[in-house]
Amino acid sequence: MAELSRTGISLEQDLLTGFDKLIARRGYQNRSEALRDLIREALLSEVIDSNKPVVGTLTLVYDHHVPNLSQKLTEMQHHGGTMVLAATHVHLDHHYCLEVIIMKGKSKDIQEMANKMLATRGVELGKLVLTNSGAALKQAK
Ligand code: NI
Repeated sequence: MAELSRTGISLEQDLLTGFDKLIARRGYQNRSEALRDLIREALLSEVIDSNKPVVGTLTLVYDHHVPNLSQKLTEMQHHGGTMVLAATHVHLDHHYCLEVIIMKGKSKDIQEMANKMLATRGVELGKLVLTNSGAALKQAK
């Protein structure tokens, strides 16, 4: 781990109370670790806004009884070519499927593909999470 620096911040009592409740719900042991994660997330969001390569995980929940939906989603992934690294499919129940698609590429390309899949009729829930390795944070400095 890199050398640590100490710093102090001033904030309203209400904001601090809300922050303490949030970090307790998320299971943090102390404010420092929670703040470090928030700062990392903020720094990474700047990397993600650019054209730099990122990794994206797209979670989809869909009803596989909707005609041609499974085929459409598979075709979109093939169309993405080498951007799609892996996909996992879980049959949740009689109707619903969960799919997690892991992608690597430019954030705008990943977002475009995710938006297309999320907007496909029959896809009921979903979320794209963009992330990257710690190396991207070092480059962003
Ligand atoms: Ni299924």
